[in-house]
Amino acid sequence: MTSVVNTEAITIESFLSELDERSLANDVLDGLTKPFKELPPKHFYDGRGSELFERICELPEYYPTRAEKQILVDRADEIVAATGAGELVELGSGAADKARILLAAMDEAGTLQRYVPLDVSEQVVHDAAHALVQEYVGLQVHGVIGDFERHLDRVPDADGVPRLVALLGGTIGNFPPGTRRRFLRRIGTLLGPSDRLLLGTDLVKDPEVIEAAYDDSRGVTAEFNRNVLHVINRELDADFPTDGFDHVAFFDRRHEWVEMRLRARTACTVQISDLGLEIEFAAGEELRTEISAKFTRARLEADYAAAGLELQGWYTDDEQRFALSLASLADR
Ligand code: SAH
Ligand code: AVI
Repeated sequence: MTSVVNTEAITIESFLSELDERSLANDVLDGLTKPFKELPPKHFYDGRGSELFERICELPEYYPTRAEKQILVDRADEIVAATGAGELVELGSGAADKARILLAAMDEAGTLQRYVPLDVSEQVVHDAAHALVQEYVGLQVHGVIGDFERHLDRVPDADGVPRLVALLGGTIGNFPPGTRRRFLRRIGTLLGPSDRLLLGTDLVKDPEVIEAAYDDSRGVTAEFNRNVLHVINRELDADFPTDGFDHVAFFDRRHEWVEMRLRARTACTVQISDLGLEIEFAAGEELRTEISAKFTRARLEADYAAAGLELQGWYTDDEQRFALSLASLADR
């Protein structure tokens, strides 16, 4: 742990450290020396990346945020009544806009006690914690700045009230299928018998609608995609010509996921000084930076079963674009 901030209503613990600089270094070393180059999406989210993501959420083409918010606005009371939740743990909490809708419903139901946001982006956790304790008198916020793939054990023990663990925005779709199931199983370790997972999943739909959401007309998603190159340039003293890479986004119909890639416009050699590494890109060569899987209810139920979880509730928006589901530990 590198730092702890503690005021009466707010505790913030950070578990990002040198280890995480090595995590970027190791991911870059692994990912850029593979025959088909790829990087994990978590490195998009420095301060600038988080801001770009928030701009994406407001784009007319990016329907998932609006669809998920609509479900929350319409059904949060029902979700809170069904779970009796007094604590919200949110993994990849971002700006906590959606958490606000759930916290308001918990407040209304008289159960609200604690919010536990966990995010790799330090600023978003600080901002959300300070804003939310002003908005809800008596709310405790325990922020965890960390990597949800490595720091789930840093989520504080449940407070004796039913807990809702939320993973919203479709973030589960950013994991490849096997990792996704392992991650869901690990999320299960945060749940007791009366706790529930609340999971947001984007649904399979017309590929044109999906592709537009990941290749917007204003180029915000393109800039978000290229941000990973800015992060590597800054953190690992590299010299990626960021403008020399085109944004590519397409729906892979076989896997039912979107892929984002960066395509080198011309052949180039990139020095990554901190790693003593020289990487060659051929003209037109692509680097995969993200997958974003789209779900059917059947696929999600299969993932839950493989992870020792069981579907308990299914909520969609009017146009069936996005689903929120509630899951519990499966009966053994
Ligand atoms: N839940 C919000 C934000 C989704 S964006 C919403 O639905 O709008 C994904 C969020 O997950 C970002 O805030 C990003 O910083 C965070 N994130 C991505 N990878 C992460 C990781 N490995 N560990 C912790 N947080 C991560
Ligand atoms: C965070 N995640 C669920 C987003 C998604 O839709 O997969 C990230 C994103 N990538 C491009 N636009 C948004």
